[in-house]
Amino acid sequence: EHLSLDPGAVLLGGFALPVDRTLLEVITHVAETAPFCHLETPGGRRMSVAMTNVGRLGWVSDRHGYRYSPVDPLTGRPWPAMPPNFAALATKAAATAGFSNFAPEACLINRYASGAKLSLHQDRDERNLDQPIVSVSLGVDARFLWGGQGRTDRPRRVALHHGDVVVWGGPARLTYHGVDTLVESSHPLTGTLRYNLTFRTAN
Ligand code: MD5
Ligand code: FE
Repeated sequence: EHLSLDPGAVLLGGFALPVDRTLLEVITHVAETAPFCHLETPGGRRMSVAMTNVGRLGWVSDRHGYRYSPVDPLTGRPWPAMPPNFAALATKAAATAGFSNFAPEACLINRYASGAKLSLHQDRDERNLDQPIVSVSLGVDARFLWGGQGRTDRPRRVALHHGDVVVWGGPARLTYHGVDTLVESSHPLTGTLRYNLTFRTAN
């Protein structure tokens, strides 16, 4: 079902279920070349969420700040290519939400173990804010924090389940958001882990 969270944000419940196993197999394969890594924030803290990327550009963080990089800082090599079935899913989800011809260049893969969280933030490291971001949830359920346009607006909690896809665009693109501390739980396909794919155009 399609649920509008706010103007510009569309939740496609279960949209990725038909390809869930395929996506998880690709993630496992990607991590053999570009291992998950707990990046350091500009403030010097280790992120509780582990990350890797596929595509021409990948999102990275270190003491110097956040940016998109063509190279994996862990290996010094380019990120693995965007798998065609990843891009196809993102393009199809964006079109379903009203964004035609979405062509993702970057896919950040977040891995949450129990206790991991993502603090409230805006995604503003992309140059073209007219393009949406497509996110795919896999594994253990998350409580998504959906805030407002200001950092201090109290966030709503929205449950995101295995296979859910959210397309964030237009007026929702700069909404503050985060992921509440992952509770200890398990999913038949991922054990105690949650994965999230975020597809973006970086430029
Ligand atoms: C996650 N990841 O569940 C989320 C899903 C990130 C991140 O937030 O930056 O890696 S993407 C949620 C999102 C993206 C872009 C805009 C908005 C939400 N929004 O306007 O609320 O790991
Ligand atoms: Fe974000």
